[in-house]
Amino acid sequence: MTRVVAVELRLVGLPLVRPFRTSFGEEREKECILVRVETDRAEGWGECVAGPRPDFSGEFNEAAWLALRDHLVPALLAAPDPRPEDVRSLGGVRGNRMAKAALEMALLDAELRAEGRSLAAFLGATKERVPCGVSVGIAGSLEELVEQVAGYLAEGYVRVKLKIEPGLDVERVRAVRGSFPDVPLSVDANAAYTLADAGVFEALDELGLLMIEQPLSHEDLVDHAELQRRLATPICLDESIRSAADARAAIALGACRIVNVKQGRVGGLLEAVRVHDVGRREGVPVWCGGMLETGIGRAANLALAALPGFTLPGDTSASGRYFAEDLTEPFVLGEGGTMAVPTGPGLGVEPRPERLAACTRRVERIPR
Ligand code: SMG
Ligand code: MG
Repeated sequence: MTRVVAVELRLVGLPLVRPFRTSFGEEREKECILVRVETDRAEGWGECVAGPRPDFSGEFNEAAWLALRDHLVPALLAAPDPRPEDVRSLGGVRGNRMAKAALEMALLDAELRAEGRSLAAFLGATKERVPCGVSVGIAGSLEELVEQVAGYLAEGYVRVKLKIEPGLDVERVRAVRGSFPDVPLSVDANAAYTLADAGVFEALDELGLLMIEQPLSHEDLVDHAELQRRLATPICLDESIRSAADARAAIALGACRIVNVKQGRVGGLLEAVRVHDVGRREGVPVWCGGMLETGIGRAANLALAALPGFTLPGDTSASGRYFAEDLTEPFVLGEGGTMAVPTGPGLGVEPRPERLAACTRRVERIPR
């Protein structure tokens, strides 16, 4: 029996070491909500993957804050013995998956800490270290892009993903491929194209890419299936997959051959495991995506990436790829471009108090 005593919401901001540009805009800093759950047995932390604007998804920090403060947290505090698996349908709230995922993570962390059990063990991890890729934003020039990729490869990353947008695609990817002929390479369009741009993807199809991530609208599985029929390169879906049911539908339609799993996008770690299970059952490889998380969310991603169906390197880069100083002890890239999966109770990490204080913009504690 777990009694939740209070939930604390905290908005934090951390400068990024280099701006991260995608087809929908540029981030110069990481801003996100941290959730801290206090129970009668332990405390637990969660990180919300929403950002300041509703661009990657319809969720954004101010909206997620209200969803948590006014709906999800009150429902959690009113529940006599809330379980992490209840968060999905808490208070009858629909959608708001990123907000729910953060609350679920905090509750899971608290529960597992009280039991002395690691998140990785709880989720069913089978690996102690996971191979790591890096996602490279749209650079100011082709030369800059090649230089950035060279730098990441020198650090040891085992797969490189290039962000693309209309007009900054084939030529750039071809140049990177030309400079690094053997590197496992992929692209991510963040839904910036339509089927009318099929020619771009047919040209990319010649470059031996591992996958093409989310080329078309997040709402269009049928067009993705049409595009996939025309390409040898596997399509990977990200934004389109909000649940295990979405993954089943996309695979059944032939809209993708690979799935990017992000716990926040699908409403939590428990649903992320179900997406993984769908992939395994259907013979579709999955990998762990990233949302520029701080060490809190990164710990959760690494635990997830250690499950057996995660057979491709994730966007689980080291702290130093994002921040000069992370909120937690830094995650570092080790031997063979792999990173250690945390083994301590719960997430296995917590924010360093002085760093947390320096990054905090707003805190609200909601008592029972
Ligand atoms: O966490 O290293 C990371 C970023 C990985 O490219 C990444 N994420 O569409 O997959 C994606 C993007 C979404 C982030 S936009 C802020
Ligand atoms: Mg993506």
